[in-house]
Amino acid sequence: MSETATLTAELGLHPEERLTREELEVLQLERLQWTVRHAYENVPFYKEKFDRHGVHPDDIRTLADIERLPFTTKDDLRQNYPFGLFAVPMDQVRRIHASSGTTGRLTVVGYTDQDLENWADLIARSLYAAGVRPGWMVHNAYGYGLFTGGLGAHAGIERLGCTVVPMSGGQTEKQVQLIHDFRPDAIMCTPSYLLTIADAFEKAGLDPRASSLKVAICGAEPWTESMRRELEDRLDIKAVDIYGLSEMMGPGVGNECVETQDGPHIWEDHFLPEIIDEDLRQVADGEQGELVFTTLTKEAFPMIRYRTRDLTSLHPGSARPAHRRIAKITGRNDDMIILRGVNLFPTQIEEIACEIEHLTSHFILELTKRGTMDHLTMKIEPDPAATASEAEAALKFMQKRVKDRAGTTIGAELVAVGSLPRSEGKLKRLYDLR
Ligand code: DLL
Repeated sequence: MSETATLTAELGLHPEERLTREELEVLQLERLQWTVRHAYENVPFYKEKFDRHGVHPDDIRTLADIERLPFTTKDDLRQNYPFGLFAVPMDQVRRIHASSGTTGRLTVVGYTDQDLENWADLIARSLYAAGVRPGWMVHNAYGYGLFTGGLGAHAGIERLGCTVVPMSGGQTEKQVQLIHDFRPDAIMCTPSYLLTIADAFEKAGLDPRASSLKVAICGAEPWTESMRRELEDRLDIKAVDIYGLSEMMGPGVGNECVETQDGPHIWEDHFLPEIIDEDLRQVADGEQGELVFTTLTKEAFPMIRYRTRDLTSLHPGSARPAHRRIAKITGRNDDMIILRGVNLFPTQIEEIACEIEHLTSHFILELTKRGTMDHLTMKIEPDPAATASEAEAALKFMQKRVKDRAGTTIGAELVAVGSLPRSEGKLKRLYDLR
């Protein structure tokens, strides 16, 4: 067992989770200063950008000085494709991952041996926070390959001292069979894929509530409290939120604690979070805005003030007091639909759809143009047990609730049960047909 696994097993918390806020901030400043200098000295992109901004690593004397540094964006990553932002020679890069995103070129990230060590430790901490214990079996249904989910989770499952079932995404019937036969204690997959798996259990004539699973560690896409309730109810499990992004590392940038289930604690000894408003100014904890991160320990791929485009807010730590939490991510600012002047996120509609009897959470949103106006139509599968009139009434009720809560009118249609594409990883909800 590694040092982390032993500590976690014996003491419950990793030493850096037991720091006071003051102690953590001392560590953060030390690591921030190291990161800024490392990026400046080894990545020409950062040197040029800092010089242009008239800021030098010596200017970072307090954590507040981070505001003097320029932001980094997804576009910067694309323009430095593939390895232009790496801060170590290629022979020290032990692994590459990449994410395709929705548009444009791949964004490529790299890891040294030490980065991979830290990542495995952080996943182990995340799993422990989620209630997973050494000796458990963990079914890993995050996709293996260039996506950070599969391999990232894999190393951390082993690091905690668990048995990993490296299933990857897809082959849903086989997932059900292995869960049934191997009797894993926990599962890792996207929330939408867990729903697909729950459906497949029923299709196979098995009761998902009777499975061996106790905990699901779900992330990689936005999901709502209603979706959590649905998953917990249908599978008789605890569903815990794991957050991350390739540009920082992958999964395990933060994780929710099973005892509080109140949003992922950011592992602030490795990542420094900020929330900014539309004018790119920091806002106070508790206020909603765009999440920005600076890595504090990354060797191969340091990121300074990376704009994630994820919208959320920061809150004081709960079960891990020194580490702040993020609220459930509403969505990315690129998922936002602007409908006749009203901002709307697919998660707001998910929240409503999951609450209403006779409807399911299998739905898609289609954005079309009618004349000069944008129009949003929801296509949703009814509950197979509902009668046609129950489903119709539920659909009308849903539209009214969207109007009341979100302040905008959407079209809605029922579609045949099983006709919509099922998620095998990150779910695509919105189809822009304009
Ligand atoms: O999705 C890493 C990951 C894998 C996280 C497995 C959790 C579990 P990317 O493909 O780079 O990396 O996508 C990152 O996914 O900026 C968010 O928009 C979204 N996302 C990730 N986790 C959550 C979450 C992985 N828990 C992007 N809630 C991020 C909401 C999430 N959105």
